[in-house]
Amino acid sequence: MKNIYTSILHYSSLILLLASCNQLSKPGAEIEDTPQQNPKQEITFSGDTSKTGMVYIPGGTYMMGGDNAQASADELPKHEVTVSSFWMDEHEVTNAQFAQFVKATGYITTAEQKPDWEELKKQLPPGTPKPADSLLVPSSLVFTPPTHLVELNDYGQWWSWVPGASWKHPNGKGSGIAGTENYPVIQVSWDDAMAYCKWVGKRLPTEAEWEYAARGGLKNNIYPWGNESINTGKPKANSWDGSFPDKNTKRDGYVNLAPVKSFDPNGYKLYDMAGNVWEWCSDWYRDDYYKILAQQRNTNNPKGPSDSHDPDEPLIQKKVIRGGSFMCNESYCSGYRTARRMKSSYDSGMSNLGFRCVSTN
Ligand SMILES: [Ca+2]
Ligand SMILES: [Ca+2]
Repeated sequence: MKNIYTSILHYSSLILLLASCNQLSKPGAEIEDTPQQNPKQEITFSGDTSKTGMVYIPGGTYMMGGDNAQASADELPKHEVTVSSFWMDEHEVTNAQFAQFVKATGYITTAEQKPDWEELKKQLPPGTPKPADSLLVPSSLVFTPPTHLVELNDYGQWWSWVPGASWKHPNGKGSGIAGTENYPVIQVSWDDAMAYCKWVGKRLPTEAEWEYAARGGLKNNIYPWGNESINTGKPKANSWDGSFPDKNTKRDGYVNLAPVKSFDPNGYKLYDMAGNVWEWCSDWYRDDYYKILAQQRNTNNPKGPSDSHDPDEPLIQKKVIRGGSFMCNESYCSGYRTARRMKSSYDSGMSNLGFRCVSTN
């Protein structure tokens, strides 16, 4: 069952998957926007130093890592970490906020750029044949749930590589973000998140900051709200109710994304630290990082390992993502546990992955 939890999709593996299946891009498929040629983009600070929409997180020491029997090996051992005080966005970055950034800077996201085969092949097994040109077009991963039960270790059953999908066309050509201005922005890569944070004069949280903030001042609790099961009592987060990915009972009110701040905040007044969208952190992902940290008695402001290593896919350079999404439930990934670690290729955009920023200035 291990690969159920580790098989978050990423761009490079999907290219590989599709190349092998040769099942993408129907002849004549059109891209709405002109493919971009990987521009070098210099983003500078907007100059706005206000803390509007942020909350202050007082620093402290906590035990980082898994709190219950669902903890996976990479969440252990639990180890002592100290983080300094910082400010954090109270909610996930929204479409409206990201649109402001793009309007001001002209930024072009990863998903809107033509994939660079020379870069891509570095993350694929040697000798991997170049996919057809019809695959190497601006695209992103779109959640396309089946209507029948499927094997949970076969993510190709509910993800599709959709030409033209991007933050402003989240489901591909013909889709848009009108009316969802207060929903989290999606289909953004780690690079895109970094660029946005730079423009607003902030940065991405470290994994240690993110988990500390998600705990909301509680000690060794499983979720941001405490220890009560997500399936009990009042809905607490936007997760997947029912059988993933074919049936959603809509107990929490949302089959897909929810507007930010639709559920109660945690003890630090942070919203959606569980569910809605996964959130990029600044750290590289290594499965053995906690074991390395635990050799020290206490670690101050850990910033992650110097390189990435996921034993399941060692060639892929992955960043940490946190908090789970609308696609998580108890049988699939329980990503809404505060200690749950996940990882994704830094060049991925997906339907259930966004971010928020922090500041220590
Ligand atoms: Ca839901
Ligand atoms: Ca979230």
